Amino acid sequence: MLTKSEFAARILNGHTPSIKEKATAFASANIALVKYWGKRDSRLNLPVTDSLSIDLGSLGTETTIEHSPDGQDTVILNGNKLAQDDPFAVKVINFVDLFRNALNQAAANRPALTITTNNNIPTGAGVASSASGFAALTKALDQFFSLGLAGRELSLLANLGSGSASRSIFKGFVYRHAGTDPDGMDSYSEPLPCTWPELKIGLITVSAKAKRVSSRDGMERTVATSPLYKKWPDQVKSDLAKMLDAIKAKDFELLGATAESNALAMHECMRAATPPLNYFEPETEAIISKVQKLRKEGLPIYLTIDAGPNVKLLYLNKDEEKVRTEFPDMRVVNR
Ligand code: 2P0
Repeated sequence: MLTKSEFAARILNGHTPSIKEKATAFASANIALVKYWGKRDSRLNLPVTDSLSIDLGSLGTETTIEHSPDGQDTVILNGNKLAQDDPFAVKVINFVDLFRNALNQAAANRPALTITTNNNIPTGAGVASSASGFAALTKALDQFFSLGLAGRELSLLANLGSGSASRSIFKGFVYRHAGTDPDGMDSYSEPLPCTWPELKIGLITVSAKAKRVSSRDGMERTVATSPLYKKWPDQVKSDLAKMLDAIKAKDFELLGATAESNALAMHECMRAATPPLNYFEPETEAIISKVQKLRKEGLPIYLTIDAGPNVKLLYLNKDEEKVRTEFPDMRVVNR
């Protein structure tokens, strides 16, 4: 089994860096329509199952890398310069070190860097920024060192930051392969060759508070203790087949029904863990009931929910006014 450093070195070896003054990259956040929940290797962040997502357009992260004038690594998050021991800064610098070490940046020639990262995901939109954050950082590092990495390599590297970041390297519908290689070299993402402009996503924020249990810890607990987790890989397999058919045929009902049942099954799995993991708030349950009622009344609307209480609605553009009337607080994703 590889360490993260060995994994990064295996991808970056053979690339000769040419260091730029400055590089900036943007990556969109994404929402999984068929979820990733559980790791087959927690050190390398390798998932148990494949997953499939769609990007959140202009919502995401822009990251700039440049030389530090004072010779110290510095991380600036949303305009705030972070302390050296801030957990986020440490995570970012450790990630940058995977590149600096693999590219054999000898101490004398090791650039001290300032990493400026801005999330335009509005506070309280209920969308995680780790996916777009590590994807933007990976792309910015690729440009800063003039590596010209392929999309697949970028997705493999971004995964070392966060599993969902692997998918945020690409736009549109993205398929993440879990792979079977113990070294993780086949655990990459790729974009699907299809667009669906009619498909819309609306964000409903129930709570903007940080989640009580991180995805990493929540996954570990679910895999280790939930009796329902045994069935999860089979459910994902069958949902992925349906989702691919739905996207190909532009069958919205199939896409929505599959995404919703996949998300609710993931939450059931979590609630069956010991101790139970419940990310929902009472308002989350109320929105689920309302969506299901509206659907019974004929409005084609579905939902998906990540590891938190916030709800993402799925609907078609033609129904936007009706959906907005029912959910006036919804924030429409501009894709
Ligand atoms: C997903 N989630 O597929 C699933 C659905 C949340 C629920 O990927 O531990 O932050 O960094 O690999 O990517 C959130 O987990 O977890 C996530 P790590 P990550 O989008």
